[in-house]
Amino acid sequence: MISRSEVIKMIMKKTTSDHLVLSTTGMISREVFSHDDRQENFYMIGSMGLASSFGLGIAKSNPDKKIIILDGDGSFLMNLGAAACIGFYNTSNIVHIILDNFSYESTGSQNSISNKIDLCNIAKSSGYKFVDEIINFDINKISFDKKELSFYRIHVGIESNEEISRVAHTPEEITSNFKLIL
Ligand SMILES: Cc1ncc(C[n+]2csc(CCOP(=O)(O)OP(=O)(O)O)c2C)c(N)n1
Repeated sequence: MISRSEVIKMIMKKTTSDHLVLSTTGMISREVFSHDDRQENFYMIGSMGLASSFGLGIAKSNPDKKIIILDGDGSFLMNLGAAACIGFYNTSNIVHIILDNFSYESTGSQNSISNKIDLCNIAKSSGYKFVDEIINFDINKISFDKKELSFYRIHVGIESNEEISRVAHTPEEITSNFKLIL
């Protein structure tokens, strides 16, 4: 199975300056930072589950930008209320991507419960308009151009890469840099 890091690399390559990338806590943010640190990235250091809540606010206040939320399965499941609100408000400029490795890889690869939960059904019933489950990853299956609220559940392998650097910016720097492009 493709690694989370490879998927992140390909997703980041597809982004332009109109795409704001909000990444969840742990290795997902570290990989985004290592592959493609940009001013248009917001790394949600520490606050697991809240990239989606933050994404909802940013999307509503910046309708001309596309908000790409890179979530883990653990992070998504931690804050299902945000998914319900994103769907309820039909936030058409959000692309919500779940990098599902069925585990909390960042903290030691403990099993999450995503193998027993239909994440796509949660998205559909919350009101996401385009929902896709991707088992065999191909970057061409991902679109940032749809004019509707989109959700992708991408199956990725469990891998541990302790070597990967930590996000070098402080939370204050992340916030002030990000504010400059809003
Ligand atoms: C509220 C809260 N609980 C726990 C943690 C510790 N923590 C950081 S990342 C992480 C695992 C995230 O899992 P997932 O979103 O599935 O991403 P993965 O690491 O598997 O890519 C955990 C438990 C935290 N930062 N905040």
